[in-house]
Amino acid sequence: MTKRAFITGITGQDGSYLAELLLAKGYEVHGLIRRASTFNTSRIDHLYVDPHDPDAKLFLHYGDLSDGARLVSLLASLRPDEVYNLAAQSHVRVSFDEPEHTGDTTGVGSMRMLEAVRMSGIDTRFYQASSSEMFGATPPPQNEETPFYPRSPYGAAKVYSYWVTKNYREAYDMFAVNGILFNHESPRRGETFLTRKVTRAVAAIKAGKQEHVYLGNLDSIRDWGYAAEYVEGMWRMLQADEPDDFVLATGGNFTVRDFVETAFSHAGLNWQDHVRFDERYLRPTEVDALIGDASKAREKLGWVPEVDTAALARLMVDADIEALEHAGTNWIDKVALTSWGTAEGAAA
Ligand code: NDP
Ligand code: GDR
Repeated sequence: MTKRAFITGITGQDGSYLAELLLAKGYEVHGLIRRASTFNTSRIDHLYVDPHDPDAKLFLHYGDLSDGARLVSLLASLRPDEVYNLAAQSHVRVSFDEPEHTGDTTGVGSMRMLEAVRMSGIDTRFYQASSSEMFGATPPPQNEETPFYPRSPYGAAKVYSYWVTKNYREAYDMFAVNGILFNHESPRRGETFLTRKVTRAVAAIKAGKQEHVYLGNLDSIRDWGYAAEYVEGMWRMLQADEPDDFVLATGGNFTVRDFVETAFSHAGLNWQDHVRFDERYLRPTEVDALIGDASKAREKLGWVPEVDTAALARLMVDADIEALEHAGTNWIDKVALTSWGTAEGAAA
């Protein structure tokens, strides 16, 4: 029997890699997408086949985590074997500007998904995209036993989602798990997250199209891994015999400055000539250091990441240099916009 999966957040970085993985494993994949006035499916366009084609395995459905009734009716009609809840307002800095919206999507949205599973009466396995941001101010290394101390509306909303997922597991005997993932990046990373902002800037500076990039705190430490490897870990969590929560991380400990230095030097550039400080990119409260201990995932799921942060920085720089070579002026317009103070740039 073909397995059926339902993914919220399928248009995002992780959703696109997960859809690819599940299609390669022979799943029928259904994704939730938001109605927008422009196309928002660029990360999954390469996977899309006309639904009239008898070989089509990927299907998209309009909906939103704010619309609980829609989630119930969708799940009741699709009856998926696995549900991956990846949708969220996922930008930490933006969560200080839009705390209520972040709480509604990133926090209560997960509850709506869990309720939709329960109310539709389906027998499914549920994955919740939990985050290392939940550890916040608790010092590293962090693992499944580490206490939470969130430092942003985003982190607090993820803590809520973590606990309701655990509660539904205990209250309703649901196969519901939390994947507590540390930062993971890729050439598909959103353009306003640190890594991608830097690697796009490196490509534009290398091509002579841009002179500087403005950043905030260079001292924070992150454990940056490669997103394509992390979605494999998500899938493995839902194939386990028992529902359980797992950290996925590389154990790396780059500062932002280390990442910047690695990315610029890979392109033969000196970062100090091009990086400028802008306090708009600081957060009211920062998470100083996240370094994950993923030994439980290694032992119980056999999950071992291979791409370390330095290799990740290099592959992202190479991808952005190549994308720029094949793009033309539209791409440059976008670089200029995100770098020079649009509403999005102001928060990122
Ligand atoms: P992205 O920001 O790339 O993708 C977020 C997805 O959520 C997009 O598909 C977006 O749709 C969708 N979305 C946002 N709001 C809603 C809503 N109200 N209703 C329905 N869909 C919505 O995130 P990532 O792929 O990087 O991350 C996936 C998940 O994992 C997120 O929950 C994130 O918080 C979490 N996470 C991510 C980590 C990382 O390092 N990447 C680490 C730990 C956790 P649209 O395209 O229309 O905007
Ligand atoms: P993070 O990712 O907050 O860890 O959340 P982000 O890339 O936004 O920040 C990483 C670190 O870089 C510092 N920084 C900047 N960040 C951005 N975005 N822009 C800048 O100009 C800049 N300058 C310095 C930040 O202060 C921070 O310390 C990501 C998201 O994917 C979450 O959804 C996820 O849960 C966590 O990772 C784990």
